Amino acid sequence: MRRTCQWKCRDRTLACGSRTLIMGILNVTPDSFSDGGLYRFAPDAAAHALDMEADGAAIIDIGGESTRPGAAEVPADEELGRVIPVIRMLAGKTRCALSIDTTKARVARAALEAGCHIVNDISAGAADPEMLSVVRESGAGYILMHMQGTPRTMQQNPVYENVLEEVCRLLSDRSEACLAAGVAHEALALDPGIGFGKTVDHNLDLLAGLDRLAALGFPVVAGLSRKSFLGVLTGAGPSGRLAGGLAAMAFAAAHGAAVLRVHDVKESCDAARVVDILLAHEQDMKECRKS
Ligand code: YH5
Repeated sequence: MRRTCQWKCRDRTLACGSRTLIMGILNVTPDSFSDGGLYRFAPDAAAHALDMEADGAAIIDIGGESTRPGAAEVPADEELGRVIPVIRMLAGKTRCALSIDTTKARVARAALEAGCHIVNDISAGAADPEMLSVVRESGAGYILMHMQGTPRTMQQNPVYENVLEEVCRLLSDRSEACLAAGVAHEALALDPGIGFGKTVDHNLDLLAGLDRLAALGFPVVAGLSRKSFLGVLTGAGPSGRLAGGLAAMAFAAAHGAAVLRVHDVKESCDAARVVDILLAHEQDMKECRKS
């Protein structure tokens, strides 16, 4: 049975659990791993966001901080200069919820002022002590993602005793910290952080055990699109990972992911639609058998 809930993100309420929501990635960085520099200029980036909306995205995730493995930190002023013009162009022009992909409270605050609805924080609040109050005061939705280490060093030697247990524990602890800081339960979403300080086997453990994370009672976000583990499993480079990614996304959606963070919005929406219909059909058949 799929778990349904309402994800409250300021004036937007996103229905989770019956239709899988697609979050389109909008990288406003000069060096993104898989779409390097394509949307560095605000009008190009805004146009791409509107294309993703037309293709079925429910959320646009705007990032100006490079988080690929090995990446160095970006100063806040530079990040602001990349993302704020794009958010200003999109605010009021799209029905999509706008998400700011940042670990910095100052960037999150400015992005929310410019019209964002969600903060996507790959540090789960660990990078900036001010982040929780920015989220609480704005009423924004807040994605807590698990990461071991920092983007610069995380893939050097990730070690866990039990990766699924440890990721669930950390995200559960961070969600408790959010609630204690006054963030609403309905504002939170959890993300296992596929590829963030994880080997291929760690990623597989997390995907196969995703229901455990979903059982914590928050919507689960999963970012699988074009990631390295798909390359290891299929032998494909970043531009050849779509089919493998869609298979992994279908699996994740069937095992509790409510939101998929993707580059290829149209294809991901189609895959999500088919999984949603099959899961609903499976449920109907089970209920038929009962009565
Ligand atoms: C995520 O999973 N990921 S940025 C390496 C690639 C391809 C893609 C080697 N931000 C997530 O997308 N936020 C990123 O090829 C994220 N969840 C959330 N919530 C990394 C990325 C990527 C990295």
